[in-house]
Amino acid sequence: MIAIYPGSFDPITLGHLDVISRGSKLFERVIVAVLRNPSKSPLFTMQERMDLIRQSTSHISNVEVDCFDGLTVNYAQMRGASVIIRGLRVLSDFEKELQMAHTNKTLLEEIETVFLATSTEYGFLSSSVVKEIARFGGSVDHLVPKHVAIDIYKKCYAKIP
Ligand code: COD
Repeated sequence: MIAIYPGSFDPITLGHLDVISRGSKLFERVIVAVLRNPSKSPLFTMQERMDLIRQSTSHISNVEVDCFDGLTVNYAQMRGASVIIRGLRVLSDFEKELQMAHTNKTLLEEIETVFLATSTEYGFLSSSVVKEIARFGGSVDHLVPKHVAIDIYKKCYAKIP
């Protein structure tokens, strides 16, 4: 069974990586799919985000990285995926994610959304938190893979510790 794990990944964090790693044990193939969203101004370009995910997941053989435009369900169908993986951290995630899962189901009956509960140590972690810490000069070394931290420091003009 093929699963897609769609998201913004701006940038990938240890929380995302944990979901990818656990998802790769549940499904034959996991496609990490980065949404090309023209209405957002990401810190990292699409190519940079994909490269960072590729480097972070190079040790997991059944993980692929790709990007997509438009509806997630259309992309899933095009790639032959029957499952959408999403991560759950806090109660507010649940409301948003359930609504998204229901919406996707109305668009494509065959698609199933599988929720993976965050590992306890990453419950607070998001790409936004990482960017905010780095912008104010804090260390994100414990929140993202090492090569991602280096690139964030460069982007935020902070000093590499
Ligand atoms: N622990 C566990 N899970 C985590 C963690 C963590 N620390 N951090 C993030 N996650 C999960 C998030 O809950 C989410 O499930 C996933 O990882 C990706 O997170 P982000 O923030 O990188 O990506 P999102 O949530 O912005 O991605 C949203 C989509 C791009 C998937 C969505 O907007 C979408 O499907 N857009 C396409 C248009 C569409 O199809 N719309 C109809 C559906 S509403």
